Amino acid sequence: MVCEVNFDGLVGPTHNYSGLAHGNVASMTHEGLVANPREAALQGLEKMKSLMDAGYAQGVLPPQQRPDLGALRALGFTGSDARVLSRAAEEAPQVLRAVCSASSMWTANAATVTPSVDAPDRRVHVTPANLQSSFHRYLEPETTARVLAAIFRDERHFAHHPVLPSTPAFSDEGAANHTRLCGDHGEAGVHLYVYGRQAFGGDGVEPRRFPARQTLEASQAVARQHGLCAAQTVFAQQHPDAIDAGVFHNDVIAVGNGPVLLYHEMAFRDEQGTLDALRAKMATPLIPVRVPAEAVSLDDAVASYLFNSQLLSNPDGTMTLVVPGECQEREAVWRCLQGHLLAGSNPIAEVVVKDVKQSMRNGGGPACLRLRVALSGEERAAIAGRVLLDDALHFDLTTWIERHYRDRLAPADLADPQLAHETLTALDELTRILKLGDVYPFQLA
Ligand code: SUG
Repeated sequence: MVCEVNFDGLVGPTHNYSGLAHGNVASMTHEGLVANPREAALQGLEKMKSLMDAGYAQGVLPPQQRPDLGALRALGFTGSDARVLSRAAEEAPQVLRAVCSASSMWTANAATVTPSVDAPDRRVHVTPANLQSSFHRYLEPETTARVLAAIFRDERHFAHHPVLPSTPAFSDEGAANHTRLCGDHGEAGVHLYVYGRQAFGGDGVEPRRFPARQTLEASQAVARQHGLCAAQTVFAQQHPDAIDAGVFHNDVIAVGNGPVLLYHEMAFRDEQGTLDALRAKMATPLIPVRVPAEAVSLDDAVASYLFNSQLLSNPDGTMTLVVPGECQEREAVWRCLQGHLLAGSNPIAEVVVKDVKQSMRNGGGPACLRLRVALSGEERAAIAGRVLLDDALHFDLTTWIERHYRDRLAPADLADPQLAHETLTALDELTRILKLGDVYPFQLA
């Protein structure tokens, strides 16, 4: 049986608020706050554990090596690690902040994944996202590719593609802009790719205030790499006004699962055209669940991350929506959840609230924190490493976090050479817990 495994990113020990993400309102607003990396990692792990306990298959992906001293050395900082860090802090503090970001926690941006049932060669296809639209995230794909190749190692079941060219025309942010709509997860699906701008040609209708991160050309290239044909794909432009309101990825304004597409009326530039295209290609009737702006304003959607929820399938055919705690704090959003969504005629039968505030302050909700991978039983069995969560792994990760993580981290602490040392020690141990082999630059040097 095919079922979806959510691979959540473990929050790394350098989690901090540096305001690095332009166009991401939460990241911009919380710049300079003191972060609590331990709480962040435990909040993420608690979400994983509670979904595992509720019967959903749950995986985990490790954080990245930060500070990225290799990136600093490539930028001309030389000497001992401590010297490299102190010079960067003095001469290029923004660069230091970028190489310390724990942004790999948002694994919805790690890659785009196509399940084997849709691929011509019946393998699961993976393309790590280039994340070239910001320097701190551009640093992720190399290690991401290594980690995904270590886990999905068996070539009989998994195919890995090169990261797209790291240039604005092929700007790719991974699964955050990709939704697969289908009947059951094991049935053939239609892939909805949402892009913010078109690099070549197009009519030039684009956001004016904030950058559009995903290009049509990138989405098309990923679909091509995975062997998908026109009958299996729909490419839709995101509404430019939504991007300008802080919707930097489609998963901040829409979420789909099975035949259900939950979306805000401002999600797509051409709402009707997008729905029509999906309906024309899907084998199962589409169940659109539309939230009008009069029920939830764009600002409320961005502040609450209502749409950055996980929509999960239950064995009885119903669905559970896992929303961030911020949804409870906005009256209109909470009302919409209770009245419009739960009471409406759609499969959503339950709302579960999760506290991921540490991540939310950087613009990452429950859905950002996970990469969805639909796998058959055989494919699940072919996974390498110890990355599928069970009680024993949960215990090992909890004690690992409690041993290694600080409970306070301000941007000014990032130059501390002791932090770099602590992180490497922690990550080295983590690769043994997860049985991944050597995946980090410091282990491969
Ligand atoms: O790329 N925030 C991330 C949040 C990503 C959320 N992912 C999805 N919506 N799928 C980003 O904007 C902030 C980091 C900082 O400011 O330190 C950051 O990168």
